[in-house]
Amino acid sequence: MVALDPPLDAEPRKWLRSRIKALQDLAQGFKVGLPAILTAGLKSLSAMMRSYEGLKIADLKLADIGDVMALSATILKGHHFDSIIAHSFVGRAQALEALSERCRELGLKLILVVSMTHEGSREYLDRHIDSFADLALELGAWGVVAPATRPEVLSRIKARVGDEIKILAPGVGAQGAKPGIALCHGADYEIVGRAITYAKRPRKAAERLLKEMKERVKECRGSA
Ligand code: BMP
Repeated sequence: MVALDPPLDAEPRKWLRSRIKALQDLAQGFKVGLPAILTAGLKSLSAMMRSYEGLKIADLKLADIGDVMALSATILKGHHFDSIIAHSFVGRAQALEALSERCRELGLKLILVVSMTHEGSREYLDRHIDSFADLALELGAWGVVAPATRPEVLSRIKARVGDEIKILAPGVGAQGAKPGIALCHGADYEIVGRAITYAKRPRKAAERLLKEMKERVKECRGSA
């Protein structure tokens, strides 16, 4: 899964289009967040997403009251996204319950953040990993976000959610996690941004990374 976060010195639409074109057959999907939406605008992203057939994740890490998150979900669905990411910490009542209900109505995949890749995740979020994973199960979320940078956290979440929920693991490359490690610890997808998208030749970088990923998975599973 490729995270598209355009750098400040690039023309955002051109940057995004060229990465999507170069990587679309190698990636399982693209994830865009605030940097892409704020620079390229939702309308142009919508046009880019419309013709793409893989996963199209809007990563706004929603954290609001239910009605407002549901409103954002509806807007994003109207712009051809098929998945959205929200924080777990806002809780179920009058918040994630309403969002998950709206996602079900719209046919949107709901992905909840259970733990994060940065050190600060240990300060607050990680005190609630098990409860967040249980909440994702209760709400029938499609996926959870968990850190490739901390494989022991991934294994813990995998033990909790089993095969019910997809685990998406960012942190590969620029943040230090080696390709394939997260897949070996229960993740279904690894999310890679700058290690590919900021490379001089993004496609070459993606091919190298995929090769390394497959080799590592072959070692730990006995098959790719
Ligand atoms: P990069 O590979 O360039 O570090 O990008 C990682 C991507 O994953 C970014 O888009 C970031 O917002 C996202 N992400 C993360 O890095 N850590 C998390 O815990 C959750 C994320 O969504």
